[in-house]
Amino acid sequence: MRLFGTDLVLLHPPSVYDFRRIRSEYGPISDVIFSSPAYEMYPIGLTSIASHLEEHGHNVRIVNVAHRMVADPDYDAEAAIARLDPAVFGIGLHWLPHAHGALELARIVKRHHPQTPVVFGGLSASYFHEELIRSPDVDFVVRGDSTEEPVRQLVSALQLGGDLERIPNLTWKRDGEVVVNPLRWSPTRLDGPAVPDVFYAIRSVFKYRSLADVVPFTGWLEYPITGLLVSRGCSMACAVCGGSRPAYRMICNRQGPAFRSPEALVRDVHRIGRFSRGPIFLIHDLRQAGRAWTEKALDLLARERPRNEVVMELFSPVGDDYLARVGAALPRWSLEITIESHVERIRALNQRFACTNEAIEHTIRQALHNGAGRVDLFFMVGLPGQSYDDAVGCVDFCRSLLARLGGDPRLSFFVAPLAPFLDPGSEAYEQPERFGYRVRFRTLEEHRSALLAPSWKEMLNYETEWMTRDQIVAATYEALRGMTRFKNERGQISREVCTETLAAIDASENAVAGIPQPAKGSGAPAGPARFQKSDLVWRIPGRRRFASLLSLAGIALELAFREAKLLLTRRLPLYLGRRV
Ligand code: B12
Ligand code: SF4
Repeated sequence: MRLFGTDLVLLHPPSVYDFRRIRSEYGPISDVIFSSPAYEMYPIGLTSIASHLEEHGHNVRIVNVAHRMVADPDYDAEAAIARLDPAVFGIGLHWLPHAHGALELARIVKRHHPQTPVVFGGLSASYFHEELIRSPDVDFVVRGDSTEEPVRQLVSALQLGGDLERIPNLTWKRDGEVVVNPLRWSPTRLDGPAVPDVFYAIRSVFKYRSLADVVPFTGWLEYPITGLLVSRGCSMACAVCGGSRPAYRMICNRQGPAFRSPEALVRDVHRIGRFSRGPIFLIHDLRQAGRAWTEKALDLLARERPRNEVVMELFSPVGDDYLARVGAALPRWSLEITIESHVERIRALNQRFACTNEAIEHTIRQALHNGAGRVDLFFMVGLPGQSYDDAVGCVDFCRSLLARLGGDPRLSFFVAPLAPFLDPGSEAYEQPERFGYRVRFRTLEEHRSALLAPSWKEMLNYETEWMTRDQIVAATYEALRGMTRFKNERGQISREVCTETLAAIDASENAVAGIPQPAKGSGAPAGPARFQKSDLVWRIPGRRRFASLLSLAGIALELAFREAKLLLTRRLPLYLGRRV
C-alpha cells in the first residue's frame, strides 16, 4: 500500500467496447434515457462504494471509460487503463447490455496489469457470477445490491491480508476452484452515504484531477440532473423487470426494499441543491415505504422547499390526497408514470398499473390539478399479451386522453421497445412459458456476442407469442412515427423537427432491414440524439445550472477540510498499521 496510491479503480465500460468501429444500428434502445447506446451512465452505487471505502481510509477512483470514449473520439481507453496503477480494479456489470464492454475492459486490464486483481459487481454480474468467475480475466465477483461493505472487506483483505472465506457475497477462486460464499449481506435499511454520493464525486474531481472521469453521462455538465435512490429493491413484481421483488429475492437475497430514512433523503436533496439547480429525480415511488414514512418525507420536503424541480415516480394509481400533499410540499415537481400499455388486459399480465384506464386518468388529473409542472407517460413495446395493434394503439390512446384533458401542454408521451434484453431475473425471463415469451439467450456469453450484431433486432434476446422480433421492431418504429406526428399535431414540435425525426426513424428502420444508409458522423455510437431524447429534459429556470459561486466555494472548502481529515484520521492510520 502506498500512502498516496490508489487502492481501487472502478471502471464503467461502454456497452460494446469497440462501438466506435462496429457501429451497429441501435435504433431506439436508449431513446428514453440520457445515455447514448454506449450506455455511458455509470451505476449510482459506484459513488457509494467509493465513498464508503474512503471513509475507511482507502483511496478510490471512478473512471467512466464509456463517457470518455463517447465524448472524445480520440480517447485511447487501453492506454489510459495501462497508465492506471491501483491495487485492485473493479469493473461494473450492472446492466446486461455492458456484457461486451465489461469483459473487454477486464481483458485489457489483465494484459497490462496481470498481477492486479479484477473484481466484478452489479446486478448482471450477480446473476451470472458462476459463469463470469470462470473467465481468466475475472478474479472476484461481489454479488448483491449493497456491496459497499463486502467490497471494503475484499480490498482490505487483498491489501492487508484477511480470510476471503469470511467475506459475504463473494464469488472467487481458490487454486482454480470456484468458491461461492453465502449471499448474506443484504441490509434492510439504506443507511450510509447518499446514493449517489455527489459530494464524493466532486471531491474526487480535485483529488484525482479529472472531471471527465466522474461525469455521470455525456452532456451532464450542460444539464446537471441527479437521481436519488429512495430504496434498494422494489416492492412491485412487474413481470418484465429484473429489478422486481422476485428478481431481488433471487439475485440479491433481498426479502423487501431497504428504504433510506426520510431525514437522510431530504438531507440528500438539500445537499444536491447546494451545488446544482438541475432536477432531482427520486428513484422509486415514495409510497412504497408506507404512509407514515411518506408523510414524514413530505413534511420535511415542505420545510426544505427545494429550489430544484423534484421528479417523482408512481407505480400505481393514486386514489387519495397524496398528490395534493405533494403539490403543497414542493414548489416545483413533476411525475413519471410508466404504465407500459393502454390496454388494461396487458397491464394486468405485466402486473404494473393493473387498474382501469379511468384510474390512470384520474391520477393524471390529480397531478395536473395539484400543480405538477409536467406529467410524462411511458409506453413499451414487447410486453406479455401485446400484439402489433396493441403496441401501435398507444398513439390513439394518447390522442384521446389529451383531448379529454383539454390539450394540457404539461402532458408528454414516450414509447420505447423492451430492448435490447428482457432482464434476467424477471419473472418473464425465468418462467417464459407462463408469460408467453421465447427466450433466445441463457448465458452471459450468448448475450455478449449478441451485442456485436449489426442491429438491435438481432440483439433482442426474446420474442413473444404475440410478436416475432420483426414485428416488435416494426411496431416500435410505427409507434414512434405515430407519436412524432401526434407531437407535431399538438404543436409540441415544429413541422421541420417532425420531418427530420420521421426521416431518422425511416433511416433507422431501413438500416435494421439491411438497406445501406449514408455514412454516420464520427464519435457518437449511433448518430444523433435519436427520436425522443430532446423531450426528456426539464427546463431549468433562471440562467444558472449550478448554485451560486458562494455556495460552490463553501462546498470546496468543506470538501478540502474533509479530505485533510480523512487523510489524517483514516488513511494515515491504515497505512501505518500496515507498515508495523
Ligand atoms: C434507477 C434505474 C435506472 C437509472 C440509472 C441510475 C443509475 N445511474 O444507476 C436510469 C433510468 C438512467 C436507468 C437506465 C437503464 N436501466 Co435501469 N434501473 C434503475 C432501477 C429502477 C433502480 C436501480 C437501483 O435501484 N440501483 C441500486 C443498486 C441495485 O445499484 P447501485 O446502488 O447503483 O449499485 C450497487 C450494486 O448494484 C453493486 N454494483 C454496481 N456496480 C458495481 C461495480 C462493482 C465493481 C461492484 C463491486 C459492485 C457494483 O454495488 C453497488 C453499491 O452497493 C432498476 C430497477 C430496480 N428496482 O432495481 C432498473 C434496472 C437496473 N435498469 C435496467 C435496465 C435494463 C436499464 C437500461 C439498460 C434500459 C435501457 N435499455 O435504456 C438503462 C441503462 C442506462 C445506462 N447505463 O446508461 C434493468 C437491469 C437489468 C439487467 N440485469 O441488465 C433494471 C434491473 C430494471 C429495468 N429494466 O429498468 N436505470
Ligand atoms: S418496473 Fe416495476 S418492479 Fe421494476 S423497478 Fe419499476 S415498479 Fe419496480
